[in-house]
Amino acid sequence: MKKIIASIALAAAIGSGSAALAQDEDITIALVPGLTTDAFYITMNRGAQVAAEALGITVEFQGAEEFDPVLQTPVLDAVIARGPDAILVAPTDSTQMIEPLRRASDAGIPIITVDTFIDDGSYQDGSGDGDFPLAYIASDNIGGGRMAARAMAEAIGGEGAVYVSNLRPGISTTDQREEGFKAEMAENFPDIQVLDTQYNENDASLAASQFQAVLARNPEVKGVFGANLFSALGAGNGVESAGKSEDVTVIAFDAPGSIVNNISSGLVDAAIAQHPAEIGYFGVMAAYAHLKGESIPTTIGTGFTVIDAENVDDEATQKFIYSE
Ligand code: T6T
Repeated sequence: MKKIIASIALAAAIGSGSAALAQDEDITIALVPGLTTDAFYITMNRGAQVAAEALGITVEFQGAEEFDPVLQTPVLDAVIARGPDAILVAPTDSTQMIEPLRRASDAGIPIITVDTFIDDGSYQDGSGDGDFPLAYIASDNIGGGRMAARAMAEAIGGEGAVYVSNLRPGISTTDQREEGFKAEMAENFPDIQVLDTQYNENDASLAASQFQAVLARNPEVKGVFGANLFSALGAGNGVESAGKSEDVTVIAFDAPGSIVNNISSGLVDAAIAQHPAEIGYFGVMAAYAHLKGESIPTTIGTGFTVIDAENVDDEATQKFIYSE
């Protein structure tokens, strides 16, 4: 008897499952990246589309062409005006994007931040101006900065001067990477001196010329930590044009094909590859669960893979190289 009841219940569950799927065709989630032309966000969208396909819903990818809150705000306003069921967004400034995102929340659109956060990144705990997003889904950026510091320390033999090439202050991810990098050096590598950070506005050419300037002031410089894709790409190019690839270690955050090629050629020593496809996938899944009335965690942490000369050609490493 029990068996019969169980199979009736199972049939009912399957039935209601497919009814739910039919309605899901109408669900649209907007994914607003930091910028559209960055392999990191392109890969995030790839993961988001895998989830969308599995769920039978639509994910629309729309963003600005540069990583800039002034450009991201009108894109977000246009997205809000279309009234998607939820918004996944990588805010390009942790304070300046609070008010634009509040407009979405006030319009009744659930917000999840992916990659970057607003305010202190701790949501739904009743504190702070930017407490309203439902969840934050990202890499552990402080931990990633610490990983970069350990890779740098090992490559330069635990002593010498290094610096961080970074985007601009006020961005949660890159601020935290720098914080983690410096904390690890201060705690565990007292013979490594961290010189002043060079901010490049996400411009690889500027990051490259900044290396030349740092080298002119500190000819003994032994390493550069490029705290995001364009910083790392620029740092590598700067080191190469100065003819210093034998003497200067470059540790990259992010792993597009161009940086992976630089690992193969020996210009970049290691890349801390984020898992952006996971961020996109779990972002969509979390938004969907919320739309279906389920509770979701306020934070989801995704992983890293360190790519270096040892594993760059391994089959297992290939899926962590970003799509471009
Ligand atoms: O490093 C990623 C992202 O995590 C960061 O917030 C901004 O820069 C990237 O998009 C790489 O360009």
